[in-house]
Amino acid sequence: MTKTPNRMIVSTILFAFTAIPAFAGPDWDEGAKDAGPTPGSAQTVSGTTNTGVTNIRGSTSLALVGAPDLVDLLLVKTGSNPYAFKVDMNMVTGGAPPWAARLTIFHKKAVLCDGVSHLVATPIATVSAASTASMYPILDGAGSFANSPTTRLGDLLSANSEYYVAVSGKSNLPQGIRDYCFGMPIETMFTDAASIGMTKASSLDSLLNLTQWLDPASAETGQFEMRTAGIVMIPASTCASPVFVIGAPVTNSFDLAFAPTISGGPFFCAPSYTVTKEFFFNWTPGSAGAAEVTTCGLTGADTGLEVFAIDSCSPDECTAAEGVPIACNDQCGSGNSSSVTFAAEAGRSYLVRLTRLVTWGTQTGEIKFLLTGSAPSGDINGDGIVDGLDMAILLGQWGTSGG
Ligand SMILES: [Ca+2]
Ligand SMILES: [Ca+2]
Ligand SMILES: [Ca+2]
Repeated sequence: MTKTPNRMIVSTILFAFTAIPAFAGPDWDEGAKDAGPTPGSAQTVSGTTNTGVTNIRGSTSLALVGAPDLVDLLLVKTGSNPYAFKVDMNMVTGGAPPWAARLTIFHKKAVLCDGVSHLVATPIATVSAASTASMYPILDGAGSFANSPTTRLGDLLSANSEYYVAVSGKSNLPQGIRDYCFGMPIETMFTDAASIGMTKASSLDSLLNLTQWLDPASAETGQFEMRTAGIVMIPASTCASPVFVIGAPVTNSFDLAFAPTISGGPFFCAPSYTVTKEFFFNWTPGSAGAAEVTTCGLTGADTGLEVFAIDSCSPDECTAAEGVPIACNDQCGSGNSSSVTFAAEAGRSYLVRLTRLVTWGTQTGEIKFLLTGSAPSGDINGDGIVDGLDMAILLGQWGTSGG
């Protein structure tokens, strides 16, 4: 197969979608996979374009079956100004019902135990009620501390750096150990937490490494939708930090210039080409049917696409990524973009790897996730909605003999 430099200019009008994409732009959603409570199971606020994050959504809940989801630990990255950092859990205007919540921010560090590196989190600050006028948590880089009024949170943060932010119940304080390699004893952080305002971690607390949370059966859970500022996307370029995509159809923008360059080896179904960039998506189509993931006609970039089935009993994306793809494509149509189809199972999630197979040319485009087998009747152009475009196509075919 020969690649040709793609001179095609994609018309964004031709490929404009009338449905509002669930994960477009600077929003980030926890998706169907729960963020865990400690660094080993945290989720990354990741994306496929170099944009500021303005909204983070997720939920905690008491599970009727299985482990309860009491804490969501999220890895976030600050932008160029740490004082602009803000996570505002105003759940009244945020669209989620108010509940007694707590936000805690941690440093991300690595410690060596017997030569093995472990990711750990050490506390910086916590808050349950920002002020008497704002009885919900706000982590504010420009704000000062109840227990240290001359210090601002931004003083303790660095630009362009990664931190963990935890959403927990108000009474559910983090716990940790002083010596990560030896494990004991477990101590509770922020026992001095102010009821109003942000509390800066004490010098003793700041030595603790997060391992668990105080309250294993808290009723303080709920949905959250947090307004955020001063946070930028972390590239979704590792299997463990995919962009979550729920339902269909969903369109997501990408800029492969945002992905770090890798020596990714030969591409599975076109092994004479080498993977130089990658983004990962965790797609839960929601219902069974013929599924399609495509960049076909949506980009001038030379992409490759692979789909891996995630084991629902052991839903680790990186385990899935080590397997054989259930679908793979380099070239669709006449361009260098790609399209894969497969039979989606109800309730199952799929890891989609979008790759760049050359080192030249366009890097931006769109990727679309759709269920072609479960489109509503009357959806002639298969965009998932029945509208005037379908009517126009139907009328254009009126009186013809079909085919
Ligand atoms: Ca959760
Ligand atoms: Ca959780
Ligand atoms: Ca290609």
